[in-house]
Amino acid sequence: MTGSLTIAARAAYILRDNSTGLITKASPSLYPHQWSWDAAFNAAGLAVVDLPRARLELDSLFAGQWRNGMVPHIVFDPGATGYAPGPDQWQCARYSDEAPIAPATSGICDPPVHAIAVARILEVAAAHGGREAALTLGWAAHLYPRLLAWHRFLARDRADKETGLMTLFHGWESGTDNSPRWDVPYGNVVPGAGLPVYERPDRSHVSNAAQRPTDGEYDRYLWLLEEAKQAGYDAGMLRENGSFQVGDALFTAIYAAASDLLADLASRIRKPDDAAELRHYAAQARAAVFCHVDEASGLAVDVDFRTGQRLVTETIAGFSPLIAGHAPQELRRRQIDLLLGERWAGHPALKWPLPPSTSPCSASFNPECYWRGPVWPIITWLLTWGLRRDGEEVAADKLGAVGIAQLGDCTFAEYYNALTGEPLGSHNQSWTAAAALDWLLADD
Ligand code: 9WN
Repeated sequence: MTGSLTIAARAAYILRDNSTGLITKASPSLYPHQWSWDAAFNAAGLAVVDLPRARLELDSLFAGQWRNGMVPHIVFDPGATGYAPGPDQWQCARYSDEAPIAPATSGICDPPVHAIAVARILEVAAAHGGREAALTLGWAAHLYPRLLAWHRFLARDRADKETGLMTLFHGWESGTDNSPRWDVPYGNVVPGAGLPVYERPDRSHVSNAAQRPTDGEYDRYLWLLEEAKQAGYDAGMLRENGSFQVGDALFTAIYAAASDLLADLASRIRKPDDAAELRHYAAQARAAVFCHVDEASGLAVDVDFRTGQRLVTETIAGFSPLIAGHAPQELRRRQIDLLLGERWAGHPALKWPLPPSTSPCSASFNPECYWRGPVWPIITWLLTWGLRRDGEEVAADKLGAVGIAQLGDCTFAEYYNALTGEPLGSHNQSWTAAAALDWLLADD
């Protein structure tokens, strides 16, 4: 098996190779642009090898921030081709006054992991000490108003008044695109005659179609894009007419955790009122996650806002309480036991004892199809991060050690077949490399 230093060195090379100098492409050819939550994870991983590059990654991403505070899910590299839907399809600046003219962006968002990345970068810089630590704190203070605007946007435009869960208008906003979480709400999305003719370049990068979403799913993805465009990318309009409106437990949990960390930064740079506001957002989001834990399964559930239905599925998002933080002791224990137990990481048929994106015990489980079963290293990383933050070192070490072992083949795949361990999707995926760097080189 490949040694740790080799894995770390390869990971650092991948991040360098995927860099345009300004942004890190999410992957070399399948995703040749900057994705929002990928950029945050990439910045956290880059921090341990190149602090200035880590800072630049987030600066580049926030250059695409909208006037209303939204951080778009893609900031397009004008020089890159081969990904669809591209800027010509989104046409954000044409349909919304909130969108920047340049850089071109998409019109939806991604889970708000950015303040988690900033906190991680600050920790790494503090360990360096001296000039880097001071520089990085200055940088974070400079980025802070943009982060605050992002969190305020979500509180204002996306927090559901009744449930407290964050509202999504497209499955892509969850980052877990074709997860069984969204099967029921997508069942109510009916593409109409206005569905444009579109291409699927993803199929030329990932030749085995079984590893990617189906054409039927893509019709819905592209239809929702058209709906969002017609609504001027406005949450109020989409609430009236959008055919996909869900409350996402994992997105909400990430928002809770990130709001806490942003509040810490606010306190550090002497903004006590902001800190109180952010703590309030965090507390509300956390409470919403804990209220949506299904008693029978012990997993957090999402909600279909169009019907009010609770979406009970066995997916990795069920462990949202472990990401939100401050879960009541009993809930935390139950979730950790579940995570490591036979329905999840401890399932005997798995190649590696790591939590797959969908439980092997679920009827929806498919070990090779995207978010319907494969293991995603970046999600393993997020779980180890949450566990460590909560002082659950034993569980974090256990998952982290296997997470690194899984990357020993040095393919740095986007996701891995849960049963055979085969690397799937894109290889040399940036955030997989970033996870490896943080696991291997950060001192915690
Ligand atoms: C659509 C970039 C992104 C990730 C998502 C992942 C995948 C895009 C796609 O790739 O989504 O946003 O084209 O399939 O699902 O989580 O951010 O790595």
